[in-house]
Amino acid sequence: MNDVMERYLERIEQALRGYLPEPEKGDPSAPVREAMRYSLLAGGKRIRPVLALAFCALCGGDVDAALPFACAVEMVHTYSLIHDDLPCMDDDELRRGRPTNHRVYGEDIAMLAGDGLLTLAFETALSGEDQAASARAAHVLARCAGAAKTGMVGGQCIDLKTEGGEADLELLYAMDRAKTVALIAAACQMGCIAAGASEELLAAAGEYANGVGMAFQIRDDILDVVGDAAALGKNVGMDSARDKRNYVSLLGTEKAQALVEEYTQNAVQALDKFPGDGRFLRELALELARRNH
Ligand code: GRG
Repeated sequence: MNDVMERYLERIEQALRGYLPEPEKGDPSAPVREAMRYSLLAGGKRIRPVLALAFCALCGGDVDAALPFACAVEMVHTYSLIHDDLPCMDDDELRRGRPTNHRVYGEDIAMLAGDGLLTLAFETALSGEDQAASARAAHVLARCAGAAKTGMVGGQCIDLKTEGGEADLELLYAMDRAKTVALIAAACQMGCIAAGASEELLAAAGEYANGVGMAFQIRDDILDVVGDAAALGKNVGMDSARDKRNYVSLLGTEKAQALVEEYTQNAVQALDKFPGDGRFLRELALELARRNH
Protein backbone atom coordinates (compact mmCIF):
# COMPACT_ATOMS: atom_id res chain seq x y z
CA MET A 1 0.00 0.00 0.00
CA ASN A 2 2.67 2.53 1.05
CA ASP A 3 4.88 1.91 -1.97
CA VAL A 4 1.99 2.28 -4.37
CA MET A 5 0.81 5.40 -2.54
CA GLU A 6 4.27 6.95 -2.71
CA ARG A 7 4.54 6.26 -6.43
CA TYR A 8 1.12 7.79 -7.06
CA LEU A 9 1.90 10.86 -4.95
CA GLU A 10 5.20 11.45 -6.75
CA ARG A 11 3.54 11.33 -10.14
CA ILE A 12 0.74 13.62 -9.03
CA GLU A 13 3.08 16.28 -7.54
CA GLN A 14 5.25 16.26 -10.64
CA ALA A 15 2.28 16.47 -12.99
CA LEU A 16 0.65 19.31 -11.01
CA ARG A 17 3.88 21.34 -11.22
CA GLY A 18 4.00 20.67 -14.96
CA TYR A 19 0.45 21.93 -15.48
CA LEU A 20 1.10 25.08 -13.44
CA PRO A 21 4.73 26.15 -13.94
CA GLU A 22 6.24 29.24 -12.34
CA PRO A 23 5.18 32.41 -14.13
CA GLU A 24 7.84 34.05 -16.26
CA LYS A 25 9.66 37.10 -14.90
CA GLY A 26 7.94 40.31 -15.89
CA ASP A 27 4.61 38.59 -16.65
CA PRO A 28 1.99 41.13 -15.48
CA SER A 29 -0.51 38.32 -14.76
CA ALA A 30 1.98 36.52 -12.50
CA PRO A 31 0.21 37.32 -9.17
CA VAL A 32 -2.82 35.17 -9.96
CA ARG A 33 -0.71 32.18 -11.00
CA GLU A 34 1.51 32.56 -7.95
CA ALA A 35 -1.63 32.47 -5.81
CA MET A 36 -2.85 29.38 -7.69
CA ARG A 37 0.51 27.65 -7.12
CA TYR A 38 0.52 28.67 -3.44
CA SER A 39 -2.60 26.62 -2.73
CA LEU A 40 -2.30 23.87 -5.34
CA LEU A 41 1.27 22.98 -4.40
CA ALA A 42 0.75 23.31 -0.64
CA GLY A 43 0.44 19.57 -0.08
CA GLY A 44 -2.90 18.26 1.06
CA LYS A 45 -3.68 14.58 1.20
CA ARG A 46 -4.26 14.27 -2.57
CA ILE A 47 -7.01 11.70 -1.91
CA ARG A 48 -8.98 12.57 -5.03
CA PRO A 49 -6.13 12.30 -7.56
CA VAL A 50 -4.91 9.10 -5.87
CA LEU A 51 -8.41 7.65 -6.30
CA ALA A 52 -8.38 8.55 -10.00
CA LEU A 53 -5.07 6.74 -10.56
CA ALA A 54 -6.07 3.75 -8.42
CA PHE A 55 -9.39 3.24 -10.25
CA CYS A 56 -7.60 3.46 -13.58
CA ALA A 57 -5.20 0.73 -12.41
CA LEU A 58 -8.08 -1.34 -10.99
CA CYS A 59 -9.78 -1.26 -14.41
CA GLY A 60 -6.58 -2.41 -16.11
CA GLY A 61 -5.58 0.99 -17.55
CA ASP A 62 -2.23 2.77 -17.82
CA VAL A 63 -2.18 5.26 -14.93
CA ASP A 64 -0.40 7.86 -17.10
CA ALA A 65 -3.64 8.19 -19.07
CA ALA A 66 -5.44 9.12 -15.83
CA LEU A 67 -2.91 11.77 -14.72
CA PRO A 68 -4.57 14.75 -16.46
CA PHE A 69 -7.92 13.71 -14.95
CA ALA A 70 -6.38 13.23 -11.51
CA CYS A 71 -4.79 16.70 -11.63
CA ALA A 72 -8.01 18.25 -12.93
CA VAL A 73 -9.97 16.96 -9.92
CA GLU A 74 -7.32 18.24 -7.51
CA MET A 75 -7.50 21.68 -9.17
CA VAL A 76 -11.28 21.80 -8.73
CA HIS A 77 -10.89 20.66 -5.12
CA THR A 78 -8.25 23.34 -4.43
CA TYR A 79 -10.37 26.08 -5.99
CA SER A 80 -13.28 25.01 -3.77
CA LEU A 81 -11.08 25.26 -0.67
CA ILE A 82 -9.81 28.75 -1.63
CA HIS A 83 -13.35 30.02 -2.20
CA ASP A 84 -14.72 28.23 0.86
CA ASP A 85 -12.13 30.01 3.04
CA LEU A 86 -13.04 33.52 1.79
CA PRO A 87 -14.52 36.02 4.27
CA CYS A 88 -17.89 35.85 2.45
CA MET A 89 -18.03 32.09 3.09
CA ASP A 90 -16.30 30.44 6.07
CA ASP A 91 -13.71 33.18 6.66
CA ASP A 92 -10.92 30.78 7.63
CA GLU A 93 -7.35 31.76 8.30
CA LEU A 94 -5.54 28.41 8.12
CA ARG A 95 -5.56 25.76 5.39
CA ARG A 96 -3.10 22.97 4.59
CA GLY A 97 -1.00 24.23 7.47
CA ARG A 98 -0.56 27.71 5.96
CA PRO A 99 -2.40 31.03 6.02
CA THR A 100 -5.35 30.85 3.65
CA ASN A 101 -4.98 32.21 0.12
CA HIS A 102 -6.81 35.49 0.72
CA ARG A 103 -4.73 36.17 3.86
CA VAL A 104 -1.61 36.12 1.70
CA TYR A 105 -2.80 37.52 -1.65
CA GLY A 106 -5.93 39.46 -0.72
CA GLU A 107 -9.54 38.60 -1.47
CA ASP A 108 -9.49 39.82 -5.05
CA ILE A 109 -6.55 37.68 -6.14
CA ALA A 110 -7.77 34.70 -4.07
CA MET A 111 -11.08 34.77 -5.91
CA LEU A 112 -9.26 34.92 -9.24
CA ALA A 113 -6.94 32.11 -8.15
CA GLY A 114 -10.00 29.91 -7.55
CA ASP A 115 -11.46 30.91 -10.92
CA GLY A 116 -8.12 30.25 -12.59
CA LEU A 117 -7.85 26.77 -11.05
CA LEU A 118 -11.40 25.87 -12.08
CA THR A 119 -10.66 26.89 -15.66
CA LEU A 120 -7.26 25.20 -15.72
CA ALA A 121 -8.94 22.02 -14.47
CA PHE A 122 -11.01 21.76 -17.64
CA GLU A 123 -8.10 22.69 -19.89
CA THR A 124 -6.15 19.90 -18.17
CA ALA A 125 -8.95 17.30 -18.29
CA LEU A 126 -9.38 17.98 -21.99
CA SER A 127 -5.67 17.62 -22.70
CA GLY A 128 -5.73 13.80 -22.48
CA GLU A 129 -4.46 11.96 -25.57
CA ASP A 130 -7.73 10.09 -26.10
CA GLN A 131 -10.12 12.90 -27.02
CA ALA A 132 -13.29 10.87 -26.57
CA ALA A 133 -12.22 9.78 -23.09
CA SER A 134 -11.20 13.37 -22.23
CA ALA A 135 -14.59 14.72 -23.27
CA ARG A 136 -16.39 12.02 -21.27
CA ALA A 137 -14.22 12.72 -18.21
CA ALA A 138 -14.65 16.51 -18.46
CA HIS A 139 -18.41 16.01 -18.65
CA VAL A 140 -18.40 13.90 -15.47
CA LEU A 141 -16.25 16.52 -13.72
CA ALA A 142 -18.52 19.39 -14.78
CA ARG A 143 -21.64 17.56 -13.58
CA CYS A 144 -20.14 16.61 -10.22
CA ALA A 145 -18.60 20.03 -9.52
CA GLY A 146 -21.62 22.03 -10.64
CA ALA A 147 -24.62 23.82 -9.19
CA ALA A 148 -27.25 21.07 -9.51
CA LYS A 149 -28.56 19.81 -6.17
CA THR A 150 -26.23 16.82 -6.57
CA GLY A 151 -23.13 18.88 -7.47
CA MET A 152 -20.43 20.43 -5.28
CA VAL A 153 -21.53 24.04 -5.76
CA GLY A 154 -25.13 22.97 -5.09
CA GLY A 155 -23.97 21.26 -1.88
CA GLN A 156 -22.10 24.34 -0.75
CA CYS A 157 -25.29 26.36 -1.28
CA ILE A 158 -27.27 23.93 0.91
CA ASP A 159 -24.50 24.25 3.53
CA LEU A 160 -24.62 28.08 3.54
CA LYS A 161 -28.39 28.30 3.60
CA THR A 162 -28.86 25.81 6.45
CA GLU A 163 -26.23 27.40 8.73
CA GLY A 164 -27.79 28.21 12.09
CA GLY A 165 -31.05 26.50 11.13
CA GLU A 166 -32.50 23.05 11.60
CA ALA A 167 -31.29 20.10 9.54
CA ASP A 168 -32.31 16.46 9.74
CA LEU A 169 -30.35 13.39 8.63
CA GLU A 170 -32.03 13.41 5.22
CA LEU A 171 -30.91 16.97 4.50
CA LEU A 172 -27.42 16.29 5.85
CA TYR A 173 -27.11 13.27 3.55
CA ALA A 174 -28.21 15.30 0.52
CA MET A 175 -25.78 18.11 1.43
CA ASP A 176 -22.78 15.84 2.02
CA ARG A 177 -23.45 13.78 -1.09
CA ALA A 178 -23.33 16.97 -3.12
CA LYS A 179 -20.62 18.87 -1.25
CA THR A 180 -18.15 16.03 -0.71
CA VAL A 181 -19.15 12.76 -2.38
CA ALA A 182 -19.74 14.24 -5.84
CA LEU A 183 -16.12 15.28 -6.42
CA ILE A 184 -14.81 12.03 -4.97
CA ALA A 185 -17.15 10.17 -7.36
CA ALA A 186 -15.82 12.26 -10.24
CA ALA A 187 -12.27 11.23 -9.31
CA CYS A 188 -13.11 7.51 -9.17
CA GLN A 189 -15.15 7.55 -12.37
CA MET A 190 -12.65 9.62 -14.34
CA GLY A 191 -10.03 7.01 -13.44
CA CYS A 192 -12.32 4.31 -14.84
CA ILE A 193 -12.87 6.38 -17.98
CA ALA A 194 -9.10 6.68 -18.52
CA ALA A 195 -9.03 2.88 -18.61
CA GLY A 196 -11.95 2.66 -21.05
CA ALA A 197 -14.19 0.95 -18.46
CA SER A 198 -17.86 0.06 -18.98
CA GLU A 199 -20.86 1.94 -17.56
CA GLU A 200 -21.35 -0.96 -15.10
CA LEU A 201 -17.90 -0.38 -13.65
CA LEU A 202 -18.49 3.38 -13.53
CA ALA A 203 -21.62 2.69 -11.48
CA ALA A 204 -19.62 0.45 -9.13
CA ALA A 205 -16.99 3.20 -8.78
CA GLY A 206 -19.87 5.53 -7.85
CA GLU A 207 -20.90 3.10 -5.09
CA TYR A 208 -17.35 3.00 -3.71
CA ALA A 209 -17.21 6.81 -3.86
CA ASN A 210 -20.49 7.11 -1.98
CA GLY A 211 -19.18 4.90 0.82
CA VAL A 212 -15.73 6.48 1.05
CA GLY A 213 -17.04 10.02 0.51
CA MET A 214 -19.71 9.84 3.20
CA ALA A 215 -17.24 8.19 5.60
CA PHE A 216 -14.70 10.91 4.77
CA GLN A 217 -17.14 13.74 5.46
CA ILE A 218 -18.47 12.25 8.71
CA ARG A 219 -14.88 11.64 9.87
CA ASP A 220 -14.24 15.30 8.97
CA ASP A 221 -17.17 16.29 11.22
CA ILE A 222 -15.69 14.16 14.03
CA LEU A 223 -12.19 15.63 13.61
CA ASP A 224 -13.65 19.12 13.83
CA VAL A 225 -14.56 18.16 17.42
CA VAL A 226 -11.80 15.78 18.54
CA GLY A 227 -9.01 16.58 16.04
CA ASP A 228 -5.75 18.44 16.46
CA ALA A 229 -5.36 21.69 14.51
CA ALA A 230 -1.62 21.18 13.94
CA ALA A 231 -2.15 17.68 12.47
CA LEU A 232 -5.12 18.82 10.39
CA GLY A 233 -3.47 22.02 9.15
CA LYS A 234 -6.72 23.91 9.75
CA ASN A 235 -8.56 25.27 12.75
CA VAL A 236 -10.92 22.97 14.66
CA GLY A 237 -14.24 23.65 16.40
CA MET A 238 -15.40 25.68 13.42
CA ASP A 239 -18.69 23.87 12.79
CA SER A 240 -20.07 24.50 16.27
CA ALA A 241 -18.69 28.07 16.25
CA ARG A 242 -20.72 28.66 13.06
CA ASP A 243 -23.71 26.75 14.43
CA LYS A 244 -23.53 24.22 11.59
CA ARG A 245 -25.48 20.98 11.79
CA ASN A 246 -23.49 17.84 11.05
CA TYR A 247 -23.42 14.16 11.94
CA VAL A 248 -21.73 14.79 15.28
CA SER A 249 -24.17 17.48 16.38
CA LEU A 250 -27.12 15.25 15.39
CA LEU A 251 -25.87 11.82 16.54
CA GLY A 252 -22.87 12.32 18.85
CA THR A 253 -19.31 11.17 18.17
CA GLU A 254 -19.77 7.45 18.81
CA LYS A 255 -22.76 6.95 16.54
CA ALA A 256 -21.12 9.13 13.92
CA GLN A 257 -18.00 6.89 13.94
CA ALA A 258 -20.25 3.80 13.67
CA LEU A 259 -21.69 5.35 10.50
CA VAL A 260 -18.16 5.96 9.20
CA GLU A 261 -17.45 2.23 9.61
CA GLU A 262 -20.73 1.27 7.93
CA TYR A 263 -20.15 3.49 4.89
CA THR A 264 -16.58 2.20 4.67
CA GLN A 265 -17.84 -1.39 4.53
CA ASN A 266 -20.24 -0.41 1.72
CA ALA A 267 -17.26 1.01 -0.19
CA VAL A 268 -15.18 -2.13 0.35
CA GLN A 269 -18.05 -4.33 -0.89
CA ALA A 270 -18.38 -2.31 -4.10
CA LEU A 271 -14.81 -3.38 -4.99
CA ASP A 272 -16.03 -6.98 -5.46
CA LYS A 273 -17.69 -5.83 -8.69
CA PHE A 274 -14.29 -5.22 -10.30
CA PRO A 275 -12.30 -8.02 -11.88
CA GLY A 276 -8.97 -6.37 -10.85
CA ASP A 277 -7.08 -6.39 -7.54
CA GLY A 278 -8.92 -4.06 -5.14
CA ARG A 279 -6.51 -4.36 -2.20
CA PHE A 280 -5.05 -0.85 -2.44
CA LEU A 281 -8.49 0.78 -2.57
CA ARG A 282 -9.73 -1.44 0.26
CA GLU A 283 -6.85 -0.42 2.53
CA LEU A 284 -7.23 3.22 1.56
CA ALA A 285 -10.91 3.14 2.57
CA LEU A 286 -10.04 1.51 5.91
CA GLU A 287 -7.26 4.04 6.60
CA LEU A 288 -9.49 7.00 5.78
CA ALA A 289 -12.09 5.74 8.25
CA ARG A 290 -9.52 6.07 11.06
CA ARG A 291 -7.63 9.11 9.81
CA ASN A 292 -6.53 11.85 12.20
CA HIS A 293 -5.63 14.44 9.59
C1 GRG B 1 -16.85 27.23 -2.49
C2 GRG B 1 -17.68 26.30 -4.69
C3 GRG B 1 -17.31 26.09 -3.32
C4 GRG B 1 -17.38 24.86 -2.82
C5 GRG B 1 -16.91 24.53 -1.52
C6 GRG B 1 -15.72 21.32 -0.85
C7 GRG B 1 -16.24 22.60 -0.35
C8 GRG B 1 -17.30 23.16 -1.14
C9 GRG B 1 -15.73 23.28 0.72
C10 GRG B 1 -14.58 22.89 1.52
C11 GRG B 1 -14.93 22.70 2.96
C12 GRG B 1 -15.37 21.33 3.27
C13 GRG B 1 -15.52 20.94 4.69
C14 GRG B 1 -15.63 20.50 2.32
C15 GRG B 1 -16.06 19.14 2.50
C16 GRG B 1 -15.07 18.25 1.85
C17 GRG B 1 -13.81 18.20 2.63
C18 GRG B 1 -13.78 17.40 3.87
C19 GRG B 1 -12.77 18.88 2.17
C20 GRG B 1 -11.42 18.79 2.71
O1 GRG B 1 -10.76 17.87 1.89
P1 GRG B 1 -9.38 17.19 2.29
O2 GRG B 1 -9.43 16.79 3.73
O3 GRG B 1 -8.37 18.41 2.12
O4 GRG B 1 -9.10 16.14 1.29
P2 GRG B 1 -6.84 18.38 1.67
O5 GRG B 1 -6.30 19.72 2.10
O6 GRG B 1 -6.16 17.22 2.35
O7 GRG B 1 -6.84 18.24 0.18
